[in-house]
Amino acid sequence: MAHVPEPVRIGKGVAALIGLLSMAAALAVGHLVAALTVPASSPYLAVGNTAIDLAPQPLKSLAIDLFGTADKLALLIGMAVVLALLAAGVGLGSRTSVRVGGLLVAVFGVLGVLAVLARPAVGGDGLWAPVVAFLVGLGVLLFLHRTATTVATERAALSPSGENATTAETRAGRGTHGRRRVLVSTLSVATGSAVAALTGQKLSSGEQVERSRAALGGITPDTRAAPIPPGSDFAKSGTPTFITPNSEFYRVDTALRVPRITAEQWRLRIHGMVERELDLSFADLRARNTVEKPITMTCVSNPVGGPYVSTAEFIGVPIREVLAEAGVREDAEQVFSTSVDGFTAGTPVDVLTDPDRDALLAFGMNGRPLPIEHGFPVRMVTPGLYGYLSATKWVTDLELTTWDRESYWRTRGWAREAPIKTQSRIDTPSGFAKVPAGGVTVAGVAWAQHTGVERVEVRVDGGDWRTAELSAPVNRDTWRMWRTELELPPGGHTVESRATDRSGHTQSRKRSPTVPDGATGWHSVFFTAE
Ligand SMILES: Nc1nc2c(c(=O)[nH]1)N[C@H]1C(S)=C(S)[C@@H](COP(=O)(O)O)O[C@H]1N2
Ligand SMILES: [Mo]
Repeated sequence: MAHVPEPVRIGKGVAALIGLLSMAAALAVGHLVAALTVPASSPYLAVGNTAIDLAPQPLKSLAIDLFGTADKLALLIGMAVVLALLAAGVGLGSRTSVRVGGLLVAVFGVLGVLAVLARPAVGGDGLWAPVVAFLVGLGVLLFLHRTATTVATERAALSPSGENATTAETRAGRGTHGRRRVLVSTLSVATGSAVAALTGQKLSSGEQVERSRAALGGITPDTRAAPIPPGSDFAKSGTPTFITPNSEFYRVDTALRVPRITAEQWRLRIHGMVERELDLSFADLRARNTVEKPITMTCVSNPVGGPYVSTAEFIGVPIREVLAEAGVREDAEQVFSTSVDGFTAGTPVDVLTDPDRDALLAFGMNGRPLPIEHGFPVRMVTPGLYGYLSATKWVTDLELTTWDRESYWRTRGWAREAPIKTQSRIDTPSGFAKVPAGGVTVAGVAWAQHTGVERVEVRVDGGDWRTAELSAPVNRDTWRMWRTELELPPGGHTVESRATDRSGHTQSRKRSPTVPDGATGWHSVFFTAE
């Protein structure tokens, strides 16, 4: 009877290490390939984002309560721990037979592909990263497993009971040699993985995108906006400037890491209830008729008197022209937009196709390419609607659909439709300021986008309303500044303001919270004249 040798088993520690390294190599190379193709297709990030999307709301709230803005970091670390345990499991599983390990790697490969496919707007090129990651993971597992098994077999053969055992000297020599071979192989894989991951990270980080942005230089539209008239703000009296510098423009988004996509990588798909699907590149967009328009944006989360309101001259392509080319079907109700990081918004089709409303696919902001944090390379801007349902940054997908589909903030209790409410804010004096008694300048800003500000009134200590002076109008989609001079005796005073829009509606006194469709109430400021 022939002697059947016992299958040689590699040590548990080595086996677990092999599993870990296979997973690390797979994710690292996947990250690199993603950086070169579609950054959002990085298997590691895709798994994390899918976990965020699948997590039930109470768990998400708990994570935010526990970790605050570090919730995403906590998730990535937690994921690393879970993946490391699973990877070690794969390694241990392959001790009995490498096929078991290979099978487990294949299962992860499929899950990785599914996680990437579940990412919105990733597309066919997004498959490269998970597929290459799977192949690398499998390759590294087989390679390290073979190296370790060979070494273990040699060692077993060299064991004192083995027939080949010759002298203690050879035994020691071969043992060291084998150990070194395992060490060199694992270190090579570890180094290679680290290099791949860091290169991927560098490529997908700011630099490449900054370069892409810088290469665009200044942005000039085919049709320039009329120049901003003199007297459009009262900045010298303490109001904001009419145009908000890009660096001071308010910023609101869910992106804990700003999505980074170059103009060259960017594409916009327009599909759903349309006659013709469109797929536009950045160059396609720029080649179209481009316009420039001053627009005041406002966040629905802006409390009365709050800072989330800013104005820029946006440059881009009217969305209605792109929609006209796609041919919107009559039963379409909303344009469901998706950003490269999975944020979604639903904008009424009526608003976006309105010939009197210049909603834009914007790529310029005050003559410059969009800043990265404001949506580079392309965002939506819709005059008159709060940003959460109309101003998707880093936008890559527009789907014409019905209201059945619910966008990001709608699923979280915010209104389906939300026109910006007529509001005014007092900028000077600031709250609890001490000002010289006598002539006191009160000044601020008011907005009623798409209707236009007609009048702003001010009163002190509950007295009579008096009409304030308004800045030169620019268009009905932008804010207006106001100011007035009051004679005030020494002491504490409360000043209030209220705006009236061109439809005759006066800003409501009733205090209501920002949820679900924007705060109402009068802004009031207490200060002391002395
Ligand atoms: N991709 C993406 N786009 C987004 C958001 C977001 O979280 N992600 N937030 C929206 C909200 S709530 C507002 S008010 C505006 C803010 O635009 P800004 O940051 O350029 O001022 O962007 C909108 N677009
Ligand atoms: Mo917002």
